[in-house]
Amino acid sequence: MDQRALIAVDLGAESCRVSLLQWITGAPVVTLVHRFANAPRESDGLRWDLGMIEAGLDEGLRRCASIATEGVRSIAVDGWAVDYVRIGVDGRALADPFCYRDERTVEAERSLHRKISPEQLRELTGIQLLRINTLYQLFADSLAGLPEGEQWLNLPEYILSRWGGARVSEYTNATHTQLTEIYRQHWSREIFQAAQLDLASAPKIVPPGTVVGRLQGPLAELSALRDAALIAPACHDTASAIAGIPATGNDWAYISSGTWSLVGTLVEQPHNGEAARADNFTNLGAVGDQICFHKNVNGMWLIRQCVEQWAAEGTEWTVQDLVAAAEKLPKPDALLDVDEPDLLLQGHMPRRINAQRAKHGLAPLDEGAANAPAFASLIFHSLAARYARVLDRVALHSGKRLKRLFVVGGASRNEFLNRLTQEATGLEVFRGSPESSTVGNFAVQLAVLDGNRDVNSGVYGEHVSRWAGLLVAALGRASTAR
Ligand code: LRH
Repeated sequence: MDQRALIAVDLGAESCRVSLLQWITGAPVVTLVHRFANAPRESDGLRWDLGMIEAGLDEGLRRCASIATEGVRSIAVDGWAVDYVRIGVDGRALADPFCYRDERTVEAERSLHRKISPEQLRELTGIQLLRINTLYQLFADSLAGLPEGEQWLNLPEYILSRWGGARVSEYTNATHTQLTEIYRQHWSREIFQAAQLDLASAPKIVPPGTVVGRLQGPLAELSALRDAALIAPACHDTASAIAGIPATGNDWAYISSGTWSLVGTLVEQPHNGEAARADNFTNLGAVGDQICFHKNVNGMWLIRQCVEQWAAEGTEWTVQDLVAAAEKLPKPDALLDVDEPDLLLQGHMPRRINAQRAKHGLAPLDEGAANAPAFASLIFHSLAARYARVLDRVALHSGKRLKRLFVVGGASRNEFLNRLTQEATGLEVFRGSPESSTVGNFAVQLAVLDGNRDVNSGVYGEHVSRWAGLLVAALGRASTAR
């Protein structure tokens, strides 16, 4: 077997990671080689600092090259969905990309729904209607008078193209744009027409596990990186995280727990009937011809935004300390609606939470940093209750008898939340990998390098799952929440 190393890049809204997989006496060993913070900033709208991200990733590759003297066989990139980079004919970025939380899509959503109804969008795509979706953002660009004909690439695919890969849109990521036809690997002509968007500017859709080229440019001159293949894994980080769960059987659900909590299960066919639509469930592309049937629930965004606010006021709380402090408090008297649209916005989260309490006639919590544990307790209890409600609906719509729940992603480390979730759902909670997107990313690479597999087939999915199992075992066995 080829003993060269592999590199997985995972772009997160809060941190970006570059990891290396090496073979030590035949067994896979994964090392997090470079991690750097990420956050949108106000600069003519809420935007990502693309130069900073690019420099951090290049640095990650350089560090990998200096460790992996055996050489690097392939590099794959996954990341958060929906955001995109507009590029010129030379492939260079024309501007820093917008962050999906920028409020320009509020008007864009209203205006687009006058051209094509939400019902029709839902029917055509099977996707959860969220104004963060690429469709609404592209439409906002056209309302702002951006010239037609500029090509765009979602962020992970842009990074691959910047390193020399073909300009593509990977299927799992493409589905989250709200521009593809339900369960089809092509764009919806009808939606492009209705939104008056240029279909020719949209990249070609390719399945997860596609080799899109070879590393080029200055990094390719580093001897370890010479000839490294560039692979589009499941470019959507959530699809990668789910591919990183090596579970079999039909009785399990997942929560991919980070900034967002993606709560759902894998299904073979889309569920786009009236009931699933009424609950605004999504049918996103998954690895191995499956579908991520889930809902976006708010996540660590709530607590991180609070922590940021208190830090701005001079008190540094870590999430870890807040978890420990919250655990000691009694259950709050009333819970939050964690998915109220206002709580998805940036800025002064304690005040936003109190504004919601006021609407329900509840007394405000003291917003000061000294009362942080009470906010943390409220947030964690409310998230667990919301997970339980959504999982009931997952079971209903999918027809599955759920018994097990795999929690993956960074926030799976929050054992207090895992325990509350177990109590609220009655499911047996298993903690998967906190780096599940990286596991899924590597697993897709390995399955494709493994042989000539049809990346669209279920068999391919089984190979990915087998590799994910080996990697999770290598990273420390999945353990129950108790
Ligand atoms: C998680 C995630 C999620 C999307 C959101 C934009 O990182 O990709 O699946 O809904 O970010």
